[in-house]
Amino acid sequence: MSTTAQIGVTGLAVMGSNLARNFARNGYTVAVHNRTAARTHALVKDHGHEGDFIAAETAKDFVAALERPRRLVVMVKAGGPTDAVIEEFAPLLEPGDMIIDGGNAHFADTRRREAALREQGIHFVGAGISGGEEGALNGPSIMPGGPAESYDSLGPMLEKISAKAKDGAPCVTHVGPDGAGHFVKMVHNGIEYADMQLIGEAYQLLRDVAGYTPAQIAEIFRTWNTGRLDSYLIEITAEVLAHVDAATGKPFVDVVQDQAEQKGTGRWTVQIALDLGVPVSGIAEAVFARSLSGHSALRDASRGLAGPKPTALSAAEAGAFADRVEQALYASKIVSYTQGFHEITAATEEYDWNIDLGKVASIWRGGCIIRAAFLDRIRAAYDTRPDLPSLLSDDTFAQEIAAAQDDWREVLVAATRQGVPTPGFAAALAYYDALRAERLPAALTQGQRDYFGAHTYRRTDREGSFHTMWGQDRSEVEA
Ligand code: NBP
Repeated sequence: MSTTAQIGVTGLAVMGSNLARNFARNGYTVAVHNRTAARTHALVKDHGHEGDFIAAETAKDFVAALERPRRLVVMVKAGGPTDAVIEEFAPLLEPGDMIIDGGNAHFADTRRREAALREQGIHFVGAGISGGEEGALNGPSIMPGGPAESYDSLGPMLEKISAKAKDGAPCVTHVGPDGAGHFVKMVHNGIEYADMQLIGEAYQLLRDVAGYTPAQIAEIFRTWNTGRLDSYLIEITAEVLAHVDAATGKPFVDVVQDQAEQKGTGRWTVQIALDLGVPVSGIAEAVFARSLSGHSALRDASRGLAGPKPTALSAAEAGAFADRVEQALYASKIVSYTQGFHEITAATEEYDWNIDLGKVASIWRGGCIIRAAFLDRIRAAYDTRPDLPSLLSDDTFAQEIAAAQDDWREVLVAATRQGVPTPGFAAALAYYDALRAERLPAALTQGQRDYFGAHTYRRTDREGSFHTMWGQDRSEVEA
């Protein structure tokens, strides 16, 4: 067995084999291995002509094929399988070698694995990879965490196989220590959920309020994709809406069951945001909307509930309404990115990760599912002011929301009047209004908490904590 492979990939399902081919097409010799050897041989048989592969049937042969320091990419099902693979390979590795987990691991698992492998001198790189199978083959966005020194030798290879943004910059950076890469990938997916929900709401408003057909809405999305909403998700939305089902001749979107599924990264984003105390209401509404869609018995039992009488719009009114929906979609999108970046900020403080938010925006500009022209502007906002408290504090975004807000509110009025559910748009506007409010009813909440539980409150005019003797003479005491 020759020891000439610069990188190895174990786990050769769709993501692993495409990633291995990507490395090979970029001139690297790639050792390939899979628990079931048939996949390894199939890859070499079908794609061996694309580059230099070394097929290994056993873990020992696989490790022996790698030049040192060994770079071993694991692309197996996240969770138990990742631990099983690490258990199998770690004893065969030497200090300085690297295990790169490209699966969708929970960042807490990545922290645990990194700490355990560090004891053995093995560098564990938890790398978020986005872009699906197409991205893995032609250039994904890669979010590696782990020890900074591992990036010295791994970084140039990842830069070569990664997507490139329009300005040519590779969509990969060393995100931060231990679980930072997988955390950022998780938030990427959370934002993806929010983006998709907002697009879904825009579609439903254009259909149910403006009265457009899916084909007409596809054209509207195509137009939007030439402006500030220019993004992969808007582009594919137009494609899906324009597609006609061959079997029935109906719009494809009308023959698909309206029950959305999820694999878990959106839910993690919300669960962890709850732990960190970060309001990610837009992402949460997107996760809940998918859950609600799947409760078919509950939905069936509720179809008879009363709703408003729909009113039809004239063609001119429909056109004007579509323009307003574009404003609402854009403003809500700014809010969901604001919330996602807030979650990353909170985590970087909690775990001392020192994540550069401008770089995160930069590596999401190509290859990944949320790639969008808009990310260039987020990058510019953080590059200009790395300590920006929130994206909404950036002058450009604040001005854009100011310009959009009347239409945003009008769209929500129309949605409410016509009974179209828009939890994403509504949560985004509520977040915006809560942030800019002079006073929030949290003062009343504190009063209630003090009343029933003597939880105390702080005053606006004096330092300290106070309690009112509610059950007695209602005098105030310092707690
Ligand atoms: P899957 O997530 O379907 O995993 C299949 C692979 O895991 C096969 O190679 C399988 O080997 C291997 N495996 C399993 Br299952 N249990 C194993 C074990 N105990 N020991 C060794 N190998 C084991 O593959 P995928 O869809 O290509 O995704 C790979 C990773 O990339 C996942 O973590 C996924 O979340 C992540 N990801 C996927 C996408 C996407 O679009 N699909 C995007 C981004 C990230 P076998 O052939 O012997 O059964």
